[in-house]
Amino acid sequence: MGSILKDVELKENIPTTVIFSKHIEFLTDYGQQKESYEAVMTDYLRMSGMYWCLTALELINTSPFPKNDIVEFIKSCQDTESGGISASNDHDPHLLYTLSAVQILCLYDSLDAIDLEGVTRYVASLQNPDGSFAGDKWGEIDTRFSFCAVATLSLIKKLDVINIDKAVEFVKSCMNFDGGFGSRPQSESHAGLIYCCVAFLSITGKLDIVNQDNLAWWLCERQLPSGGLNGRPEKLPDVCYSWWVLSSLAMLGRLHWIDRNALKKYILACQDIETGGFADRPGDMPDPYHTLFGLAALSLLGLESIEKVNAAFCMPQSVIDKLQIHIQMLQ
Ligand code: GRG
Repeated sequence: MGSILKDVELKENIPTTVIFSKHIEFLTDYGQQKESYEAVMTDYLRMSGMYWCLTALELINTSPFPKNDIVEFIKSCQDTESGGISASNDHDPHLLYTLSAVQILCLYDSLDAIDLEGVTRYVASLQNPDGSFAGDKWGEIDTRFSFCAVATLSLIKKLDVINIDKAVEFVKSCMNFDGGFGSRPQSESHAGLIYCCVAFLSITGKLDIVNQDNLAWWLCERQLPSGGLNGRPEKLPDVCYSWWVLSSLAMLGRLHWIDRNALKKYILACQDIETGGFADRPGDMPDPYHTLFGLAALSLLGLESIEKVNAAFCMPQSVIDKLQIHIQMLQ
């Protein structure tokens, strides 16, 4: 007996255009709530939350927050000893938040505000002899951290301080028979980790090690009858996979393999017409994470009113151009 396909059904009265003014309101309000229950509960990931909100706003050409306050906050989160950056004050530094901080500083053309030598030292210190990266001093290993390491170093032009060959060897060892990648060797393929590995290979110029057709086929199979994408077989669709899957296909030069109109319809259906913002699925609670990845995916789908996004960094292409960073994209 075949398995039952998990999916959602799109209702009749779903939004069919991007409600820009509502999203601006949603993202601006979110950034201003410092004492709310939600803000306090998500303090442990504040730096990434800021990256989601600020990048989403930049993609729709809005920059409502005072740049100085943001840069000062980032400076206050850098640990003078290790050089790493934390999610918020009084938290431990981590590669995830170090990348988010560097991405925000690039958006604001303010990289010089922090100790870049410290960031370089921190990232290099987390590489293991087998080429993998730990996320922080506690040592968890994951291909997400391989991506964070090369993305951070590439943005600050210090890629040469790590052993790239070893780093590539580790990512290659996480490739599975289905063409996908997992978090570690022998771990299940997952669209989020495929993005990390493909973007890692795009930044390091090693996309040729990928089994391109197999991987692109696996990624296209993530599309469900609703038009939405899931992150692995037997799972529900979620707007964030529109980004993880589509950006991977873009780097592999196979964006046209997906049904773009059906995906666009699904993403637009995930907008909350009352509060603004995008949710994982139609009718769910919106949040900045899904809002950024919904808008970024719409940018990859060619929506002209959204700034062009870079598929490897999930940052405005204009910022990457200004930094003169070139990533490998297959034709
Ligand atoms: C700068 C864009 C950018 C990213 C930074 C953190 C990171 C790098 C990427 C995250 C990639 C990602 C989403 C990985 C997924 C990890 C994972 C195994 C999630 C499984 O979560 P479930 O089981 O989700 O809740 P599903 O949809 O599979 O049910």
